[in-house]
Amino acid sequence: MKLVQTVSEMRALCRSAKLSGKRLGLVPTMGALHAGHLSLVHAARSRSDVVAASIFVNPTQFGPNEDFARYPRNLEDDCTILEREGVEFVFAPSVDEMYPKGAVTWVTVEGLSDRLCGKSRPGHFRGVTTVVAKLFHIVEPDFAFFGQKDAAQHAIIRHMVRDLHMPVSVEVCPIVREADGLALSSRNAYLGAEERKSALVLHRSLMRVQQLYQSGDRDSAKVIAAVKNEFAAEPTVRLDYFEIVNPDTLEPQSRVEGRTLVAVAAFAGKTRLIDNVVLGA
Ligand code: PAJ
Repeated sequence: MKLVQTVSEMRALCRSAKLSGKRLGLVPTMGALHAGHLSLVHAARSRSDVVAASIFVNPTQFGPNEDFARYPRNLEDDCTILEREGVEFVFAPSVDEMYPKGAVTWVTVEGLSDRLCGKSRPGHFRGVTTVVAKLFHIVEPDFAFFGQKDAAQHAIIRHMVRDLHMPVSVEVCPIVREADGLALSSRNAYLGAEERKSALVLHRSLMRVQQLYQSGDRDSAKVIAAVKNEFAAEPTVRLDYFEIVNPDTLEPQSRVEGRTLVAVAAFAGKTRLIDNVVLGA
């Protein structure tokens, strides 16, 4: 495995792999790797001849009062894991390398970027699409792997790829959960024992939605009301949003019909967690 810190070296390595006829898969991450990330690496391994992973805590997708400074960073452990998984290239650039001094160019997917997490985290998705566009330009992957856990993120990236004719296939992998249902996240490390317990309300609320769906309820307002009840019973968790939307456009749906994304975001203490389920798939 090769650890690469400069754009020029990463580009040269990826180009030469592709020139020798290899299919290249990219797994973009911010590190602090867990089994959710590894599921993307496994998918990449099965679809590609050469796998590249990036580890970059991207400052532009964090708001001024968010956790950029304290986001967990452990490059050494991450590299050990990725080496064991048979990843060929790990790209871990510095902030200055990714954002040359005076960088003022952004990639924005308009409209979609203001929905779901974009509503409560202004500028977040602009940061995501800008850094992912950079990674795609540097690595030029055939496939790029993203998790369903960040449902709005992959919808927005798929839109960017389509709009900008980027020659990459975006692959989406299922959510990996703990045994009790909590979706794996690097931010789970922030949770104290009590917060960890109360955070299960996110998954519980989505299970409730699935039950309602299976019993034939299709009225979004009714489903949202039932979910708000679940959250009311867990007052230590503050609901940020609970939305029923089209999984591609992220526009709200008044009825749960066709493929529907049900997405939730909430704060357990200071930790913001997200989760979702797709119905009618
Ligand atoms: P990060 O939060 O590190 O996540 C990297 C990838 O892992 C994302 O595609 C995310 O959806 C996926 N992932 C996280 N938890 C998962 C889980 N429990 N199950 C399955 N997949 C999971 O998302 C980002 O980084 C950044 O925004 C990034 C795309 C790297 C751009 O900076």
